[in-house]
Amino acid sequence: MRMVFRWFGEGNDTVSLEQIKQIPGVEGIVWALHDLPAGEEWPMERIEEMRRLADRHGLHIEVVESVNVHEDIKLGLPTRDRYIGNYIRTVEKLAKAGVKVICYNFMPVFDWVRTELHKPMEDGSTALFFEQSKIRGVDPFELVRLINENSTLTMPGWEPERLEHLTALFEAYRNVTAEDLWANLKYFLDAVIPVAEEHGVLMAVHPDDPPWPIFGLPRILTDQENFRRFLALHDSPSNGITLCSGSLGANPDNDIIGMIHEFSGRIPFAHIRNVKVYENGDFIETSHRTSDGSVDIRGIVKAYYDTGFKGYCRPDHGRHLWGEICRPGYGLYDRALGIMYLWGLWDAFAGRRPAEQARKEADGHVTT
Ligand code: DNO
Ligand code: MN
Repeated sequence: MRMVFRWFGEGNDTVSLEQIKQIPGVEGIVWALHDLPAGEEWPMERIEEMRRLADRHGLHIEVVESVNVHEDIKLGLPTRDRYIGNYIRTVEKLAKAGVKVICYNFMPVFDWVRTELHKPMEDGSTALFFEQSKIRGVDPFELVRLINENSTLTMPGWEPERLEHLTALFEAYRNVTAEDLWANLKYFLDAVIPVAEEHGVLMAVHPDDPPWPIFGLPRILTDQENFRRFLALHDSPSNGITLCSGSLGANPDNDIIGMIHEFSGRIPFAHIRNVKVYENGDFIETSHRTSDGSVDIRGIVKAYYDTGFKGYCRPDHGRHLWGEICRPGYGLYDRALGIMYLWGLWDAFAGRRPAEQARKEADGHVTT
């Protein structure tokens, strides 16, 4: 298991590379050029700049999250070929700079959606919260009205430019079914995966979050059966999954441990975090500790250990602790605590072993 940490870039993150370097076992950053709109080709100089910066702090840039997919590709519009061309050239350049894994998602219009970014918890911390009744049954055009009325309804992927186009986007998706989305995803994979394969890059799709359709928009990467179908769409080691325990865990029917076993070898990137799911379907992002939420984090780490997982892993989101002001879900403290919990579990499964041997095993996996 190779631990990495998401970093949004200089001036765009409250956490510094110096701080990241001090978290035990973190070897690299998970990064992106966040100022570039989806669909644009990433300039080589900007990629090199990030590499030099990370290098100076002894961190690598092997994992990118995300190279976002332009809506025209998800919609299957004729203009998609141009955006796919840009995507391919970005993959080639990233490979040249040493990138090994590219995370992306295929969710129409929105990335992760929550109804509250700072929900107070009993211990005084705050966390990301999803309240079913605020979203369920909300018609997309009603949503646009709600957003205009309530400025706190804002999330990643809800950039002002995008909000302006929201009505047009909802119109464009009006007749797009889940099957259309599958076909458009296959078209994208058939074009991009052979290039990734040729350059030794592993593409890793992120599950939909939450893993069910919202605002009348289809969402297809939601459960074990869908991921089976996804992997078969284009059968290649370069066509993989970012297995996010928090996203999938919002649906208690998802057997995440079963997925780790079934999809072993096709999971280049693991997002590990916990969520507490309430009876009415609401959920809140808790600490990583198994007993704090509904997801069996201990069992998940054990499943990775047992399957000889050698991929990258990150703690994904965390709560906001100790008064920290940060990007919602992306503070330093709770993610660092999460990492120590993950390492604690991993090392315990690995058992006692001589320090020398442990050092040699860069991926930390020992068979006992
Ligand atoms: C949620 C996060 C996501 C993720 C993107 C990947 O669990 O990990 O925001 O970054 O969906 O494209
Ligand atoms: Mn995730």
